[in-house]
Amino acid sequence: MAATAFGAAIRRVEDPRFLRGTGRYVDDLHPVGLLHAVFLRSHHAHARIARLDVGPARSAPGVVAVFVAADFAELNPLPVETAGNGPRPAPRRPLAADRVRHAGEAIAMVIAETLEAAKDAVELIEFDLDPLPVVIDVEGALKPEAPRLYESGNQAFRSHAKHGQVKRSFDRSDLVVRQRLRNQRVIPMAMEPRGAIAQVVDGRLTLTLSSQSPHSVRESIAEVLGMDETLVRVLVHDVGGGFGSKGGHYAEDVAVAEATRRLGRPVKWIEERQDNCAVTWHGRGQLQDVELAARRDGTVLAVRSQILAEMGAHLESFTAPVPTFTPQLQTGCYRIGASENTVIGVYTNTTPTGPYRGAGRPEATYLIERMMDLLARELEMDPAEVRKRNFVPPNEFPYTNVADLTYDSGDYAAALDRVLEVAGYASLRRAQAEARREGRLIGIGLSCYVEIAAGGPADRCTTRLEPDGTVTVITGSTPHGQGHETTWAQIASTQMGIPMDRVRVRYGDTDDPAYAIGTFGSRSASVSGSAVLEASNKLHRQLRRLAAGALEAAEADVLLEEGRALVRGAPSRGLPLDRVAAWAITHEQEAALRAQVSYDPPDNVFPFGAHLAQVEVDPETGRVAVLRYVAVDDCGNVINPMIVDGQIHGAIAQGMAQALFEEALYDPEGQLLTGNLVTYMMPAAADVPSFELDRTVTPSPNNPMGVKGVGEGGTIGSAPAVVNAVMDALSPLGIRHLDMPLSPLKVWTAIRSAPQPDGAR
Ligand code: MCN
Repeated sequence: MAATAFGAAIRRVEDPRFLRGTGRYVDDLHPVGLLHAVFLRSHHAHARIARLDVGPARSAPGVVAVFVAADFAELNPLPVETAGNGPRPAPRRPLAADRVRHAGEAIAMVIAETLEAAKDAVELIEFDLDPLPVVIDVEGALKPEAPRLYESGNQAFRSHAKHGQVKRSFDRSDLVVRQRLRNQRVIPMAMEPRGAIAQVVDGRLTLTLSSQSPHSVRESIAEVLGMDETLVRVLVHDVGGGFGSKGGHYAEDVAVAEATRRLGRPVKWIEERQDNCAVTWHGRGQLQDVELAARRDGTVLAVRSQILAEMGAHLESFTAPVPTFTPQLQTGCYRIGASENTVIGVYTNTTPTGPYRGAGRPEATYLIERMMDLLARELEMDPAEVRKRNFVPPNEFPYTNVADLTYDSGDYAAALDRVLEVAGYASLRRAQAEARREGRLIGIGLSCYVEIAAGGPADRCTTRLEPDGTVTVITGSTPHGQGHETTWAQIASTQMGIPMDRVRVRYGDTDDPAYAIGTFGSRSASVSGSAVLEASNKLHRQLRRLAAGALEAAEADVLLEEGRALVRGAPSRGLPLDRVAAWAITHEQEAALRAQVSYDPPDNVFPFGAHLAQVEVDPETGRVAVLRYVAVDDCGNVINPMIVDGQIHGAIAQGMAQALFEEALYDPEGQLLTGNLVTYMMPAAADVPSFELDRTVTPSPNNPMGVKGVGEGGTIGSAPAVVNAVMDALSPLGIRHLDMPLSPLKVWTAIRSAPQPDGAR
């Protein structure tokens, strides 16, 4: 029965086309008359453009045009979000004019009849770059003698906030735990790199993108090109992942759009993997100096942090706001009465950063969860116990934390208890004690998290009964791996009494009667999903009214079940929905076959969870093996448990990868040393263990389905759990903290130079 679709573990309806290779990605499209764009990019991280001669490239075979910065000088600057206090960001256009600030920055764009001709012509561009001194680390960049990226200096912004009695709390504490934590820069590495096709269709500029946010990108492109928004259409088909990195507009999107506007022909640009590593924004990149004030009984009184956040060479659309989310959540799941923080955004000669799965919240969770473990160690208290003593109690929700965020609902102790129970914590600890006696380095790590799954602005959704009796759900959300075609159909099917296979979900066209700011911040279930729910309910009411007319029955007696309109108590009287649609059309009530709603969430939702990792460190090689990984995540009511588990699997793997493997590394000259899939340590399937998942269900009061987002929680919880486990394993050697990634070399080196107080080896 259709009413069971919500909450059922239904297989993703989009998967057959992905598995059979019939998905449609940007590079699969070949409009007639297509031209190809290739960019000349800087090989220096910081340099003046002393000479640029594109003449030979212009006259190369197959070349249609070569654009340089001057060609785009009339465009409006690329819009960016700012944060805190700081100088106004320097206006930026798609191509560098006189100076490049990171390796990979685009200097010129060649447009040719074939990709090969464009690539060959790029080689013919004659140019000289006069290298300038380079700075790649945030601390170095703030020194007075540091090379300056901008006249105003290397500080992009500074923000400071103090909540509660911070000084008093520190003065009155029994102990203060201090630690510097590096949350290293990582590369999002979506399976499908970015790509864009621009073309003029019916007099309008039409952009097909691999993007998470077609509506927002359309607004930005129209702004940069100085066009009326109605003259720009953005299309998104299948997208092979994004993890936040496709959440905004990029210089290449604008350049390709402008080239088409000038040339009147379709232009395609597809990012190659090395450009993807060097140009698409990176994630994380925070240097955190943290202090935690506590009492001997384990009560945490205050947390104070100073964060230097890597901006990279310039601000992309959402670079600056990301680190400002971290302090808002630096008190985590705990009732901590005082919090102070400073965030400084710093420019360096590196790839810009931006939102990456969790965007500021993994950095906050790592900060507080490492500190809770260090506190537990200082107090010689069980890390689970320290956490329990500080949790926000379940009867205090909605709970406004010290930074003024109101957590909608939660039971953090229940999630931790559940993870401890599923893992068999007491016996794990006993086994660890036994193993330690044998000289084995076994560790158990916990992490508890709460995160913000973003809310507004409002989403718009339209539902429509088609003449063939199927229902189309038109959503503003843009799935790129999350399975919205399945979960939105589950919602519509359940609300409307229509089988899942009679519901079709349509997305990714800014001409559609639908809107969403973007699919990020794990916002879609709670915002886009609620819009689907309300638009389904509205259409359901309208269809019952139409069916009542067609069946000459009282509206109150009409039901929709299994895709038919039925009269209560008279099973022989019924109509399939195609007949209801036909009746509406012949009775001039066609408008009632369509319902549109705008859903504006009242507030954010706050998913949470508790994770446990058990690891073993090989003292001979420094290699970390994750023996068990247990995760209890709470995303409120669940629309599709299989999709939720899949999201958590992928997310844990990503957080674990940050803990153990991944890091974007630069040499002192600003050259990315990890700019491909050979050098960047993405984990393979064999590098991650099987995950043991469970959940608690604490519905959110902030939306009609009681759901909370789940797309990022696993990443947020997993990095600190794994690092805490490794540090626990190494604790008998007197090793207190190592920064991520915990590579075999780093761990082995630490073991070799450890004081080994307990003679554990
Ligand atoms: N869901 C559910 N029940 C819930 C909550 C969610 O069944 N209580 C389902 C939703 O209906 C949706 C999926 O789980 O099908 C994820 O929903 P949600 O948590 O709302 O997240 P979004 O759809 O907004 O996706 C964004 C999120 C983010 S921020 C990143 S980053 C991310 C992620 O999702 N990037 C991904 N998951 C990804 N998955 C893949 N495969 N690829 C990416 O790039």
